[in-house]
Amino acid sequence: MNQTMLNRPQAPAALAALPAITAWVEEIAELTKPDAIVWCTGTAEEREGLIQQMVDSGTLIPLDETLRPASYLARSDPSDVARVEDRTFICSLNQDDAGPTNNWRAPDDMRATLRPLFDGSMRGRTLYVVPFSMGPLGSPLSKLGVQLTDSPYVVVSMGIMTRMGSAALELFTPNTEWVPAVHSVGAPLDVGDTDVPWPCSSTKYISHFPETREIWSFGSAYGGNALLAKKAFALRIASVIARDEGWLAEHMLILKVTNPRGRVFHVVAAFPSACGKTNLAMLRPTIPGWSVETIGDDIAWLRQGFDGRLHAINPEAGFFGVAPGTSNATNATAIETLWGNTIFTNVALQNNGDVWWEGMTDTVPDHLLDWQGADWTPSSATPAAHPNSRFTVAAAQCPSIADDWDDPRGVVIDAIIFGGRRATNVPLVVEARDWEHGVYLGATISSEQTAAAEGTVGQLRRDPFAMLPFCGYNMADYWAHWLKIGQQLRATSTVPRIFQVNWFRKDENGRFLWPGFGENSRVLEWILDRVDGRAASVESPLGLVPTAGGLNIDGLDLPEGALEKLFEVNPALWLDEVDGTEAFFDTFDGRVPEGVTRQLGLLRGRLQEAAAAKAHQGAQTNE
Ligand code: GTP
Ligand code: SPV
Ligand code: MN
Repeated sequence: MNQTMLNRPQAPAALAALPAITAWVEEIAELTKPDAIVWCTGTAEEREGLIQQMVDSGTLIPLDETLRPASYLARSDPSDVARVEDRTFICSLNQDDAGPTNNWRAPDDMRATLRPLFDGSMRGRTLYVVPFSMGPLGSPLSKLGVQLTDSPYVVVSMGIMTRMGSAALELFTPNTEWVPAVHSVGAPLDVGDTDVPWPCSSTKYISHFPETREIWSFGSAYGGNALLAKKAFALRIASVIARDEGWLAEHMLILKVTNPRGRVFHVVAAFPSACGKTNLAMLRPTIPGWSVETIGDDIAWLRQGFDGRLHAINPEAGFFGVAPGTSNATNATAIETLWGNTIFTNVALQNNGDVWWEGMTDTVPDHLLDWQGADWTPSSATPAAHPNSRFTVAAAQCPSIADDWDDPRGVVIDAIIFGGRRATNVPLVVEARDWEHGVYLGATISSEQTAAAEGTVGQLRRDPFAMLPFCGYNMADYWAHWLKIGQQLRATSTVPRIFQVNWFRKDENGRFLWPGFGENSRVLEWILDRVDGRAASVESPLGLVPTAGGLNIDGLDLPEGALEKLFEVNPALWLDEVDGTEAFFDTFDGRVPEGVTRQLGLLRGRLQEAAAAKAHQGAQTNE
């Protein structure tokens, strides 16, 4: 405690009325034993000071001031490059409340594990107190939190990703509910130790205590492991709060679409990590007359408003987006957003002091420093940028940001989209018959795994509602909660329509059947024309699909037969999918809500009928 005492600036005046926060900071400082405590205000001077300190320590490399003003490259430790799902824990009192899809530890056991790890873990470092608001300052839909961290990189990132500092702190009252989040990179410095550019630990614990609404994260400084406002608070803890309060915390982008007749729609879409949320949120339509504006690219909080309708806010204030694959062809809006004031993590460095990543330009530079700082040429065997390299940039800097993106009332949602990365089976677009069927579609998303988390890239896995790594309670209870929200909405107003999309279906040569990106506007057109009562649909065993010629492909150069393949439903393969789903549901020990199992039965029935019809047809042709 002695050193902590030495270097303690006055806490902000607003804190006089907030003894709970000061007491908590004292308690954590006593445990972690930092050299100093800094209460973050969120000012530009504070940010510049932290950046300068990180440039001096080698954590940040300034990029060329004319090519990429006020922008920096961070190279993480090679062992700390993505979310660590097997080190992420839900510490509910009962194991059943975490469910079979989460790693569970008893809260007391986890506390007993964490205490010695955090004991002295900030020695030689500064403890930063980071108050923040998730959602517009003062919005009734927003929630407050405080992160304690010993990482200046995390402080600066939190300053981009959230409304951070004094303005947030002023909103706390003695009665405010707030989420405490403790973070340490787990690399204490003793006298004489020299620091490394990216301190972290080989021991990692990303732990959540749903009952006490606390977060404790140890050992990593990367993304969702460390920016605790994001996945840990705004999804894992918030999903629990949302269950208790009757709203939804979702892994969803939010966009605003205006059709050629001037009608405005708001849409949310849940896709698993690195499956195209940022791309869709910043989409540039290729079809005339349509425009798309951005509201959020990763997280949506949805709640029924006084008008009875479902409203959404983006709780974040920035984008932590996947760099590889981002180009003028795939996402020109992101490229424009990244003109400056951006922190890039684990991308490559060009000789001219600008960044580069796979897919950024058609021509590959002759020489680069790769994400670990080693010489790289086009003949190198490893990628120049890490596949999960990311940019951190303010949402306000996005040229397509909607004027209502930070409306404290949120925006009214007209359609909900679920999607995943599926090379086979899943059609380009399907509309759910009703809310219950839509919940089934969400519950049965599966997707090929990406580099966003440690694991096997390409492996197909179930990712219900794109929330597999982010649901803070039993996934089956979460489905029941979704059904309940549908009932609440139906009681008083129109319910958003639910759709499923898949941009990633491939032909037998492994090529994408659908061009994707800006052309996805054609699918949005069909979806929103459905909402507008203008587009027809036909039944498929999976749900409603466009009529022949119903999807606008004017001017699109689709290969012969591609459209048919994009919508092909093979009943035999789908019956296998249904069996797999049933086995998955069985892992929930009877907790899957009736509405969801009913939908499984209905789907199986429709597929059996389709299989019988197909067999009959086959028999007739053979006669
Ligand atoms: P997180 O930030 O991890 O939650 O992911 P995200 O869903 O925001 O991912 P993002 O939009 O950054 O998607 C990243 C990957 O999906 C990149 O490799 C993109 O090139 C690819 N992608 C996005 N949209 C499309 C599409 O329409 N077609 C194809 N083929 N690829 C796409
Ligand atoms: C994701 O993996 O879904 C992300 C990146 O959005 S991270 O914040 O690291 O979780
Ligand atoms: Mn995400």
